[in-house]
Amino acid sequence: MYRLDDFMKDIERRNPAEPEFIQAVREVVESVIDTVNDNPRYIQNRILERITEPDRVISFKVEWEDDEGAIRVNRGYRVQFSNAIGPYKGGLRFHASVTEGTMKFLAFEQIFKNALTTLPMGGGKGGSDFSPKGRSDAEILRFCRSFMTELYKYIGPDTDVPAGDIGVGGREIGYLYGQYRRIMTENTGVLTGKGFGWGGSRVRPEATGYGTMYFAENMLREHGEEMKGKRIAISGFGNVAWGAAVKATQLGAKVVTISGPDGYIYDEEGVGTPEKWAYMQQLRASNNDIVKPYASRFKAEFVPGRKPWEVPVDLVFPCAIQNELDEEDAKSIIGNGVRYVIETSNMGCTAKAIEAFRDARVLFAPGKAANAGGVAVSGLEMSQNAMHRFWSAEEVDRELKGIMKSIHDECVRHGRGEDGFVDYAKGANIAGFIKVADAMCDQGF
Ligand code: 2IT
Repeated sequence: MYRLDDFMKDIERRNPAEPEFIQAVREVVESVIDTVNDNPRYIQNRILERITEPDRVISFKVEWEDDEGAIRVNRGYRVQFSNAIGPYKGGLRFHASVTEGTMKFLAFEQIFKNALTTLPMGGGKGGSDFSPKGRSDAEILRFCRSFMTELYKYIGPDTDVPAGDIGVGGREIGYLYGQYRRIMTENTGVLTGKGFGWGGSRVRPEATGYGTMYFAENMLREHGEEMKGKRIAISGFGNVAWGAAVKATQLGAKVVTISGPDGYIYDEEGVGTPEKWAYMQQLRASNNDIVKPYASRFKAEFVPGRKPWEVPVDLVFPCAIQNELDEEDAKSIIGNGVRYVIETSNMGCTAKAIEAFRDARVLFAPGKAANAGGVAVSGLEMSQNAMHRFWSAEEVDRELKGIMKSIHDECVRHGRGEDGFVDYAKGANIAGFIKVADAMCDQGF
């Protein structure tokens, strides 16, 4: 018989100074502890202890030369958390905030997310504390080469398949893949998010943003509503926010905010034209990490130093980074009468914020369910690579839609309470956990 507090005490003792990892573990264990206690097979197989310990944590030195000829040193990581149901799979994050604890929390979340996609993928994550902010193209190329010169030893198309995340987009995947190909003399599906002309999948760049909107559509339908005419607040201005703005517009909704570290944009007209989407991509590619120039370009309002959660809307989508939405933000969202929060960043909301949403009966979709479209299409890219095939955008999009519906329905199946309220976070954790736990039991220790 497990008790949450005892179990977490042990996790805290074993993972000191890793608050994000501890937060992610607590959230999952809280959801699944009754399922575990009701299932002697999970207890006998020590699933909780085993699933919270990474298979391995790899850390390595990355030396590279900046444009002034100075040698720089960063730290690279790959956390291979669980391959119980498939090869380790998960993105690479290049961001100044990256620590070993960040990597562990992201890899842990990825286990359950990947299990939900219906595809056979395990959980992993990697990256570096390297910040692309202000770096030239040549510097990014040199960094990526050096990073892959170490990482290639640990990955492979049937072993561990990295992809992009914050700070790692199409350009970085290209540089990383080029170095892997050079070292290994092979073209395989070792990375996803590749260019369409060299093994990439249609719809992968848009997949996370499209997927979260498909998820929201399913949520709305489940509760007798539709996307058309809804006002939406989004944070971030990167790849995920871009895909979300495009799909929201296609579905007849209006995205009125995007944000950066410098503040947020309020665009009453909506971020809803190809010109605005192209500009978002331009802003991101410039590596300046600011969103302010959008305001003068499109006659929108720029609100410095604040988050977009104070804007009255129908749906909110945190699309930036972990813990970007806290209890105070949650209160303001609840005060505005918002009924749907679709977390699209990984662990974008603090535990207290989620608690506030639960108490207020706000429907909260967790990142590991809502943002799974990105890794799902990565899985489809792996399938295409293994078959040496290239599918049309229509085929990939149809698969993505089906997968997001399946994830939604699994959340409802495991998350609906006796009063009918759907706790999507609990449902996602239980559904993902059962799949991985059963695989671990089947395969022995
Ligand atoms: O957080 C995520 O799911 C990603 N960054 C995408 C991972 C992937 O392997 O496509």
